[in-house]
Amino acid sequence: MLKRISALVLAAVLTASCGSGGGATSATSSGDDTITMGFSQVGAESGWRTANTKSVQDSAKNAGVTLKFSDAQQKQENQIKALRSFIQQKVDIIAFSPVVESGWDTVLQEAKRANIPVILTDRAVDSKDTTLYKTFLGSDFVEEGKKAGQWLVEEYKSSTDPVNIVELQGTTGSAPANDRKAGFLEVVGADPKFKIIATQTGDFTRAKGKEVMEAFLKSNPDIDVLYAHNDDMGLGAIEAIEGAGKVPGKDIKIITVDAVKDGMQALADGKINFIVECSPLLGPQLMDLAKKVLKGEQVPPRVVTEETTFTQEQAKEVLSTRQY
Ligand code: GZL
Ligand code: ZN
Repeated sequence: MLKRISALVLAAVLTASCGSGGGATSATSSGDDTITMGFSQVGAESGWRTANTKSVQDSAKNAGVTLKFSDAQQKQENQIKALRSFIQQKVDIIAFSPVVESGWDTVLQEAKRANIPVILTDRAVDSKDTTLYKTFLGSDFVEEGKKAGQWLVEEYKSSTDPVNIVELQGTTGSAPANDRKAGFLEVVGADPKFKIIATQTGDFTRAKGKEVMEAFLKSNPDIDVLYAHNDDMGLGAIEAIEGAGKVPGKDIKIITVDAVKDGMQALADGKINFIVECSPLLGPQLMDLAKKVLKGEQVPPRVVTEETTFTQEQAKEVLSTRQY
């Protein structure tokens, strides 16, 4: 008799543990084992963003994750609305790329109270309370800015003439704009010959990049270098430079960040001089991290994406192999 009871107890314990996927926190909202993820995307402002969206959507499919996807058209209030609706829908996990760094604590506290874990991808938030999210998966934008600055210092190492730089910043208040600016300044600020004679946001879009570059060209007769925080603004600026009868890559040297296909084509064509890569292919790592979090496993608080830089020669070599 005793044997039968202990066998029953053992069986009960086993089903209880494997039914909940082996970790106390992994009960999925759909009741069965599939994970439902709410993903709030910044928008569709650039080639990088399009590639990032594709990576997240394809990886969710491959990982068997049910994805609720929302595009915020680059507006923070739309992202906050999306996060609140994910909380209402009791998704298993939330992931998002915060369009700007600040103003997230309230909605992230709501997610925490609802016991829904959050993963930051691509861009960071400036919340002091790091228990509001499980991890931040994305590039080191300060490093990207430094790489851009280091190329420029090398490019002009044998000249003492002043180097007039104009800067097209990313979206005001966004982590990439803040950090790419800071990293670049940290490097070029060390040599007084480098002068940033104009700096303004182009909101990461081609149209705005062209418009602002037209204004820069009108008010600054001698521009030597353009530093654009992404390829798309650089490509818009190229149209403005050509429209002003100047040769991009020669009369005005151009450094951009991302290394999306159109940017790499312009680099190979000699219209851009140097590109710092920022990989949008975050999908596979995001799905792995989500599964680990929902199994109650430890994940690193910061996962930095691997990325490199490209010269004109390197772009010609790799162009045909680029995934985005
Ligand atoms: C960077 C990403 C930036 C890209 C831009 O990780 O947030 O936003 O550099 C995109 O192209 O618009
Ligand atoms: Zn000059």
